[in-house]
Amino acid sequence: MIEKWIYNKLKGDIGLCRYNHSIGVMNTSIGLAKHYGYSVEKAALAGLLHDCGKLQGEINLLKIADDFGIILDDVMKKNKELIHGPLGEVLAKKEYNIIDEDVLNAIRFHTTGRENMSLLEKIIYIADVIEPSRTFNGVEEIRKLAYEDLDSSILHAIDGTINFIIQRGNLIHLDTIKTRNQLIILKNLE
Ligand code: DGI
Ligand code: FE
Ligand code: FE
Repeated sequence: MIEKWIYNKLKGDIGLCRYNHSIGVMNTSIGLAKHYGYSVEKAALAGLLHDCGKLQGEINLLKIADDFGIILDDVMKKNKELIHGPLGEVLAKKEYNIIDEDVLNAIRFHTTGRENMSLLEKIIYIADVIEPSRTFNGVEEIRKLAYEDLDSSILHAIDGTINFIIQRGNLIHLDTIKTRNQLIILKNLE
């Protein structure tokens, strides 16, 4: 059972629109957890809080990250939308009193992924991409794949993200590349 104050604080911190997305991610994470035999409680908590670092309003993310002692790499400093993962981990710990390391890691790495992702990290990564309000081209295929082959669904999602990043001329984070490379290597070994 997730306590009511957590929902209320989250809504205030990230705004109604992103809150509704987070509820969608929570529900999708619960479905995937049941499907893959993972703890529904942990999946729900990580899904609900995955974007808790997406604070509303005009805020200086570099300063906030620094205040919390978060070390940012150069890609994160330049593409600040990547900061909400690591910031979310710290806020989940300090302000939402989350101590479960699996939940904290799933929040931290939900945007880029990383090598050797845990099952929970994979569930949250893909739930974020396929939750019911997502409507981009190709989402239906990834939605279906998420229940058939989790790794392949993540690979498809990452390819889409990388195409999007390149179109915008942005930097690709090393964790995004490492996640993709590892998934392809594992797939070829099957
Ligand atoms: O927070 P959400 O919008 O729900 O979703 P998210 O945490 O997956 O963030 C999506 C954004 O992150 C999207 O604008 C693409 C961006 N992103 C993901 N991987 C990378 C990236 N941006 C850069 N620059 N580099 C990456 O490797
Ligand atoms: Fe996010
Ligand atoms: Fe999200």
